Parts: sequence; structure tokens; C-alpha cells
Amino acid sequence: MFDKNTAGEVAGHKLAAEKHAPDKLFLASSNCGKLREYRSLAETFSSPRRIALELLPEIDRLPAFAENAPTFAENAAGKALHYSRFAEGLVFADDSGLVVPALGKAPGVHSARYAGENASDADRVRKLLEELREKKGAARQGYFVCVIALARRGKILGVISDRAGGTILDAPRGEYGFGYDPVFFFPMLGKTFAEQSLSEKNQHSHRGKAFRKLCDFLSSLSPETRVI
Ligand code: ITT
Repeated sequence: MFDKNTAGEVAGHKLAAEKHAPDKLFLASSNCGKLREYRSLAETFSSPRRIALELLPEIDRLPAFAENAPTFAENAAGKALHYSRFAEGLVFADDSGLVVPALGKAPGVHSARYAGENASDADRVRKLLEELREKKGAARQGYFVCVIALARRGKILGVISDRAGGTILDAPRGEYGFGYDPVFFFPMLGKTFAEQSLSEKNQHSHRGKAFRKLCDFLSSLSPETRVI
């Protein structure tokens, strides 16, 4: 049995330990490209607090979330809420995509399914280039959007977003990245996202910028909110 003082000390030590423990975050995603980027981001950019990032266990066996909303924010929030019911602790989801204003904001929220349900990255890129075949100059401008939603046991704690602007080339370039990266030319570095190393892309990308905001947001939460 603890006396009152000992119990108080134990609680104090526990809180102090939790203060210094990394924030454990579960990523709810079936996209390997996103997972690779978030793993690297969590290792590199988690200052001022460390982040221990893990893929949500058994995500592929859980009931899927249907991303049918008209905005990235609604889809990200819905996904995070849905999957947070299957885990103890903090769960985040990302809804992201490429927006081309000259195509009426397509592929946009439909980026993953732009060329049909079972299409590959190469199919999606092919379709995008086909739609842009007659477009020149400013009409080939586009931007990636990333919305991250953070949830805990069926409650949204925050929704954060950022974007990265560039132009769409008329042929793929580069071996890295995923999705539309080989045709997304980022003028500041003079390369496509697929010609950039993981750390270069993470420094400038929609996902990298949104993740750094997420880290700041996490540090602003009280220790009681952060821990399981
Ligand atoms: P989860 O929902 O399981 O996370 P998903 O691939 O279905 O995986 P989204 O609904 O957010 O994810 O769709 C994002 C699509 O947008 C993705 O499949 C790519 O085609 C594209 N995309 C998003 N971020 C990208 C990036 O950094 N580089 C290239 N393409 C990207």
C-alpha cells in the first residue's frame, strides 16, 4: 500500500516521465509512399518533441473508410475519426492529392481513383498527361494539398493542412517518390518531386510542411491529452 505522499510522488514521476516520453502516433493509411515519407519525417523533423510513429496495427483488416466527401478536410477528418475507434492513443490520417485549376481542380479529392479503382500510379499519370495535352504555360500549373487530421478515441483534436505549388511536365522524370511525383516539377529546386531524395521532398512538400505543423500542434497539447 502507498501512503498519500508516496502515491503523490509516483504520480509526479509518472507525469514527468510522460512529459519526456515521445508522442506515440498511429498513421492510418494503406499508402506505402505516405508511410515512407512520414517515417522519415518523424525521424527528422519531430523537434521540439520526439514522435514515435507506427502504422495503425492491422489496418488492412479493419473496415475501410469510404472517402466520398467533396473536400480533403472532410475526408481526412472522417478517416482519422473512423480509425481512431480501433486504437488506443493518437491516430492521424492524411487526405492529399494534386489540384490542377485548369482541369476544374481535378484530380483533386479523386487523386487516388482518378483512373479507376484498380489503376496504377502510371495509369493515373498517363490520364493526367492526356487531359493536359493541349494545355500550355500557366494552364499546366498545379499544387499538391495535404490535410492531416488528428483524432483520439472518436474525437477530432485538430485538422492541419499545407500545399506545394509547381507545374505539370509533359513526360515523367525521376525514380523516387510515388503517385504524381514524376510529372510534378518544383521550380525552386528545378526538379520533379521524383528527382528529389526523400529528405529533399520532405523539406518542401505539402506533406512535410503539414507534418511540421502537426509537430507544433502536438507540443501545444497538454500532457494529459497527448498520453494514452
Ligand atoms: P490512404 O487513404 O490509405 O492514406 P490513398 O492513396 O487512398 O491512401 P488519398 O485518398 O489521400 O490516399 O489519395 C492520395 C492520392 O494523391 C495518392 O494515391 C496519390 O496518387 C496522390 N498523392 C498524394 N500525395 C502525393 C505525393 O506526395 N506525391 C505524389 N502523389 C501524391
